[in-house]
Parts: sequence; structure tokens; C-alpha cells
Amino acid sequence: MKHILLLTTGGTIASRPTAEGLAPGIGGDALAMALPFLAESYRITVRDILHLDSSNIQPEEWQLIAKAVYDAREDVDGIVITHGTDTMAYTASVLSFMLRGIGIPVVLTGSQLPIEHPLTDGADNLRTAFAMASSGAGGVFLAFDRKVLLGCRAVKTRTRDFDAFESVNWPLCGWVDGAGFHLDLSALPPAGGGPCRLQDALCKDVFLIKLTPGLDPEIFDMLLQMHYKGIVIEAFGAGGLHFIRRDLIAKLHKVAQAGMAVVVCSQCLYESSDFSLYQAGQRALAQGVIQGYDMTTEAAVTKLMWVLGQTREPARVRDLFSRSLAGEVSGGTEESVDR
Ligand code: ASN
Repeated sequence: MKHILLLTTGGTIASRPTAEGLAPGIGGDALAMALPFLAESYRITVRDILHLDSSNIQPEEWQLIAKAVYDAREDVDGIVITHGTDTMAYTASVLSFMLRGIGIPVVLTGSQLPIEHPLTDGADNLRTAFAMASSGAGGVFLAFDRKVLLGCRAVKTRTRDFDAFESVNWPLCGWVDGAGFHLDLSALPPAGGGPCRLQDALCKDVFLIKLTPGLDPEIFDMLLQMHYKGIVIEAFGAGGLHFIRRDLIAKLHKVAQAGMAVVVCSQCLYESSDFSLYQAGQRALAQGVIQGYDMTTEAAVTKLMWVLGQTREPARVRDLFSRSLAGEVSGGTEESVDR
């Protein structure tokens, strides 16, 4: 029997109705008890580390979760983390960077309906997560609606549907159908070149801006005043920012001079941005912005927090961004863990 650690953090799967709406109230033992078939198929160790709606899961909680995973990695075959769906893609992305090269499967899951609800999707999701957690494939994954996604490629795209997550610009790593559980070996993350180290330092001063036509460039002055160290800009289409009447390009020059790291990606969910395509993108590149290519916003924001937690040296920040550390960007150079 595979030994699986079930780490619980809250979320709808562990929620019960309260006077203020659904709130986390069920621990891991009750989760495991609700699904007797799990206890028959796996040796399960349960640890309740948080009881939060995932709206309240922030960088401090990411560090706590990463440490719990890291400390347990040599004692178990795989780890399932139950987590609210709302910020699960952020947690999955950041864990991919903090724990890169992890040699066992770390699988986040949750549900749209509480495990005690008669129509819950939690049972299916836990079944898929446990199957992935016992697969032996190292990396951080997200299991939902009978699919397994690479953690740093997952995006929550639906608020209520059971099919709540999509894998963006990356094939599924695994899935369940009438023939059982399937793993696609070609979709697994880069293995890394050495033992996993816990790299949990993060810079929390990262801001995300979604461009709207006519956005006032002065917002960047405000961010400088607030001591932000990094900005991710969701720009238009394949890569464009406005510079007539309201000149964002001139402002990018100013923030770059002030030492702020600026990553640009696209508001489009699918396919890659390429700021070299249009004048409105090339002018931004000339100011030294870093391209996010086909990264999800969740991966770009958490990668910038993580990279700035490792280094503030602009050349090194740029270098780390050009590499695929966990499969988060296509076409990047793969980096070994030991660098
Ligand atoms: N609000 C919940 C959470 O993210 C949503 C869910 O888990 N389905 O904790």
C-alpha cells in the first residue's frame, strides 16, 4: 500500500454551513472517514495545518504549506493537499517554485460542494488526487474533475461548475476514465538536476495590473511610492501598451530606472505573448521589461515573488525568468535544481 500524507488547509471541501455562509470546519480525519475506500486502498497519514477559506491563503500560508511538504517528503510516497479552489492555482504555482525538483507527487485538490453534501464532487476529486499521489511522478499537480493538471499551468476558469480548472498552454498530466487512471509521462515537469531544496523566500511586494484602454500611467508612480519591487502587467493581445496621450512606455522607463522588475504578459488566456511583434510592444521591451510569454498570470505573479525572494540583481532576475523552472513557460531553458 502506498503511504500518502493528507495535508488539509480548509476550502469548500472541508466546509459546513454556518450563520455567515460556508466556512471550513471539517478536519482531515473526517474527510478520510467520509471516503472509506481511500482507507482501504492507501495508508493515510492526516495532518490538519490550516482551516481557511482559500481567499485567506497568502504568502505566509504558502510558506507554511511548503515547509510541511518539504519536511514530510522522505517519509511518504506522495502528498495530497486539500485546499479551497479560489486561490488553489496560485498555491500550486508558488509551491512549484519553492519545491522544485521535489521527487514525489504533491497534489492539490478541493471541491465545489462540501464533502458532506450528498452531491459532492469532493469524493471524485480526492480519488483522482490519491491516484496521482501514488503515481511516483515528482512535481506539484492539481487534481480536479477527473483531470490532473501541472500545478504551474492551472487556472480557475469557472466559479461553480465541477470542471472548474483549465490547464493553460500545457497538456493534461493525467486523467481518469472508464479504463482507469492514465499518466502522460511527456507532460510531467522537468525533473531537476539534484536533491530538492526548500527555497521559500518570497518578496510580497509584487503588484498585478490588468491594462484597460486609457489607464492612467500615474498608477506606476503610486506603486513606486508604495515601495513595490515588482509588477506584472497583463497587456493587450500578443503584447501591446498604449503610448499616445497617456504614455505608459515613458513610465516604464521611470520604474525600470528605480529598480523595479516589470514582467509583461497577455490578457488572453491562451497562447503566448510576444512583445517583439508590434511597435506597441517593442517600445516596452526597449525599456527593459521581462517577457512572460505563455505563462499564466498566477504563475507570473508567484514566479516574480519567488525570483525577487532569491535575488534583486536585475540580470539574475531576467535570467531566472528566461528559464522554465517547473514547466511554467514554454521554450525556456530548463534549469537544474543545483545551480
Ligand atoms: N471559497 C472557497 C475557497 O476557495 C471555494 C472552494 O473551495 N470551492 O476556499
